[in-house]
Amino acid sequence: MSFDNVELQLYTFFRSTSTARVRTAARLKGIPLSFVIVNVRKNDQFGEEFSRLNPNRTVPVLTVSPKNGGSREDLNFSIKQSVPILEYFEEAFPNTTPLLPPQTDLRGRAHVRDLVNVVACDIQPPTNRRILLSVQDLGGNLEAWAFKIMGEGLLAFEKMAKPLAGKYSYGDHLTLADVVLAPAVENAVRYGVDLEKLPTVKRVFETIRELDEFKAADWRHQEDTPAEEVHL
Ligand SMILES: N[C@@H](CCC(=O)N[C@@H](CS)C(=O)NCC(=O)O)C(=O)O
Repeated sequence: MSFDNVELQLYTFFRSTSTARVRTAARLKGIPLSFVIVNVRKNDQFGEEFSRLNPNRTVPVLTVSPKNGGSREDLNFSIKQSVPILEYFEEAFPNTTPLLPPQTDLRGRAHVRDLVNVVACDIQPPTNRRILLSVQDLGGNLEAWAFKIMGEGLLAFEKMAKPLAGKYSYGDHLTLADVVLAPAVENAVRYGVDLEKLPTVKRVFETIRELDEFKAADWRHQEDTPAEEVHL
């Protein structure tokens, strides 16, 4: 498939780490997206229309539709989870920069997926906004909870990545592991996680955060980023 056949629309929020993964992969692969802003802080995700699109009421959502108003059903659907969106990009646009190691390196593919899932399954879900607010409602300390889960999760990433890391999380090629890592580190630093204790994560993060594609996709550079927050 090529981009000539489909329109891709991403429901996004500037501060969403899950959405930043998709924005970054799209930049690295040269996949054109248009954006629909869902203001998670204003609870737009719980609105009727968005809840119909994604019953899970989270961003990102990617809608795929045929260009020029065609009606092919296989080109008319939505994906409601960030990792399936990343995998869709790999499968639908095989001629773009790959973000998984090649089929000849099954060990590497499994390893990258392990790293992706440390972030996507073990760090992000228990620190999602609605969970943090529930922790607070139950009398817990939101900041301490986020600090603990992000710190422990990134320590696991560190230990797993270290033996096979190169310039990036896996060797010297950018992969989905880097794509999910960058926004997770940005967030962890906000909650006080000390990168000095995570030397591989720190080194890789300091390299990838300077790449144009990562910068363009980060929370500072989105159309819905409030100007007053950028210096924070
Ligand atoms: N597993 C989902 C997680 C999505 C998710 O939790 N998104 C957050 C923003 S990063 C969200 O929309 N939160 C809204 C809320 O907590 O109500 C994915 O990877 O897409």
